[in-house]
Amino acid sequence: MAHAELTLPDGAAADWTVPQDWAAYGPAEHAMWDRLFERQAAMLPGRVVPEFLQGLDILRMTRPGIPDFAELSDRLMKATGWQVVAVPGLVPDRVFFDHLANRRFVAGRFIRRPEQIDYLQEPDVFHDVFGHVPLLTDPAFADYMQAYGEGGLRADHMGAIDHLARLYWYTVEFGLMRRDDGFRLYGAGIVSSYGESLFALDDASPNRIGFDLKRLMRTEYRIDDYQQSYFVIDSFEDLLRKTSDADFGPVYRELEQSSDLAPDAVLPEDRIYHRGTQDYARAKLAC
Ligand code: HBI
Ligand code: FE
Repeated sequence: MAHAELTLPDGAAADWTVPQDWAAYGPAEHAMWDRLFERQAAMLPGRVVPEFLQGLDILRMTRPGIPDFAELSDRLMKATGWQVVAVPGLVPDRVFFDHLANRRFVAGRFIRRPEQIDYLQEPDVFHDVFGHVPLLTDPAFADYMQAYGEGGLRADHMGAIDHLARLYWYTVEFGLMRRDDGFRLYGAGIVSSYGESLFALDDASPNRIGFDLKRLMRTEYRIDDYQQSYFVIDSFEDLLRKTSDADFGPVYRELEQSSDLAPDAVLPEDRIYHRGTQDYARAKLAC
C-alpha cells in the first residue's frame, strides 16, 4: 500500500514516534481495552497458536488496562530484543520497514471508540499491541518480522512494495498455522477481531490454502471485510526459512511476468486444505 499523503504530525520525532503518555489514558479508555481483551481471551484458547498465549503471559498482558509500552519493551527486550514504540497512526512504508528492521514495533497509542468496537480503519492500540506484540516473544516469529522490515527496505528500491505487502497481509495480519490437532490462528488482524477469529477457523466460506511464497504474492486482498482466502503455514521456523533465503529480486522479476490473482482464486497447483464456498462473500455482494 502506498501512503503518499502522509505528513509528519506536529510533536512527532523524525522517525514518526511520539511518547505513549500512558498516564494520560482515562478510565473509559482502559475499560475499552479490558472489554476487548476479555472477549478475545475467553475465545482464543484452543484457536490461537500456543505461542501467542505464552506471549501474553511473558509480557504480563493478562493484567487489566492498556499496557505501558516502556514495561512491554523491557520484557520484550529480555525475550527477543524487540521494543514497542508509539506512533500517531499509519506511518510511511519506509519508516515502518526501518523500525521493523531495527526490531522496533510501531503501535498506535489511541484506542477505538465504542461505536468502532468491531471495525475500524486505522490500527489502534488494541489491534497493534494485543494483536501483534505477544508473538514477538517467539524467537522465530521475532526474526521473521525483522527480516520483513529488511525485505521492505530492499523492495522499496526495487519498486516491489505491493507484492511484499501481500506477504505481510497474508501472514502477519491474516495467517493460519497447521498443528497436529487442527488449524490455529496467528495473524494479528484475526486475533484482534472477534468476528474474524470465528470466521477464519470455522466458516465454510473462505479458502484455506497451503503457504506458497510466489502464489501468495500474486494474490490481491480485501481490506474492507473478512478475507476470502487464508494461507496456512506449518510453523514459524518454516515461514522464516521460506522467506529468508533470498532478497526476493528473482521472485519479483518472476512476478512481473505473471498476473495478479483475485482474493478467492483457487489454482490446480494449490495445496487446498479447504475449498471455500465463498457464500459469505457472495451474500455480501448481493446486498
Ligand atoms: N503504519 N502504523 C503503521 N502500522 C502498519 O501496520 C503499517 C504502517 N505503515 C505502512 C504499512 N503498515 C504497510 O503498508 C507495509 O506493510 C507495507
Ligand atoms: Fe496490523
